[in-house]
Amino acid sequence: MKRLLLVFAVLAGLSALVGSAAAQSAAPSPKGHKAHAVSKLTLIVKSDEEHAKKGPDGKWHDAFLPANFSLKAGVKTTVTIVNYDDAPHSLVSPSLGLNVVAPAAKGKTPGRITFTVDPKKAGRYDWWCGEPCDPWAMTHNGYMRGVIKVTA
Ligand SMILES: [Cu+2]
Repeated sequence: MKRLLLVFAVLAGLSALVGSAAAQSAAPSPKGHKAHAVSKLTLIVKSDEEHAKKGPDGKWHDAFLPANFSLKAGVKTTVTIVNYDDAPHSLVSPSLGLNVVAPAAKGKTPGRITFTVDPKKAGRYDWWCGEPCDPWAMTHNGYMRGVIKVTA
């Protein structure tokens, strides 16, 4: 019972904190200053041996997780690729101005790269991995290639 009361006390404290944070963010920003919206996205890369994703062929394949994702037009997004494979992979999308190589993992430490993308126009943009890797994955959407949907 004593423990239960303690939990209630902690929860009450937390909700007070959340309440004040919400009040703060709701405060009007200075006149004429419109903040540029910012977003974050993490893409995980795993190899066939790390059981990234099973294909309709019943075999495991290299894949970006997720390989198909959405961005918002006019919203700057910070993208981090975390690569667990011991080979490099890349994200190439010329129409979005992207050509980014995620370095190979070293032992259990994944390779990482962070970049920003600031899509201007809504639409569907193809991307592919430009590093020679799993040939099947490189030719199948949802694995080493995919579609970036930019919404208005
Ligand atoms: Cu690849």
